[in-house]
Amino acid sequence: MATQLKNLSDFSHTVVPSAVAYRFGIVVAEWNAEITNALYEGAYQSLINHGALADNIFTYAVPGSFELTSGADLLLKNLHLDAVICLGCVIQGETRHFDFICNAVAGAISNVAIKYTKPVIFGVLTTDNQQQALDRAGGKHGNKGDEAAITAIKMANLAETLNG
Ligand code: RBF
Repeated sequence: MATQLKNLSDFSHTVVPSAVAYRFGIVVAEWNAEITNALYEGAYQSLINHGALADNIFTYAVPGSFELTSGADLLLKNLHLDAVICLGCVIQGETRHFDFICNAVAGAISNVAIKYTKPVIFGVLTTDNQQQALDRAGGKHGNKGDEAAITAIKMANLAETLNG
């Protein structure tokens, strides 16, 4: 596969706009906390590294990935934000919950983005096992939280460019 062993969080070849003017929400699922905490650290540090002010980053926890959408909705309704980053990790189990949660979250996050006309970033790992998740939360495939933060900055900048 083309992306095998590639660091998917490598944005070094692209220009990332300054995040200094933007306000970000981060919603983090408590399920698989070892993974989601690592995603959060990656996302937060990336926002700071690209100029975001700590006072402009609003972080809230929700129980599981299924609740990320409600969390993002509440943040967009109550805080003046330029983008929301949703971070979660759904690991395949023995039952069909995996499919229901992944499908529900992916679709609902898109709906919240459209409802508020704001970027809502899908930073949810959907993996077969814990090792695949670790590989993408600061392991050999980079940190998807970092990638989600850069996507949030780029989309906030696009919105500013087009909306003024
Ligand atoms: N939430 C996650 O974020 N990741 C999971 O891997 C995950 N697995 C679950 C498996 C089962 C059987 C159940 C019942 C829930 C799971 N959840 C998981 C929690 C889910 O996102 C949500 O918090 C609950 O279903 C309550 O709405």
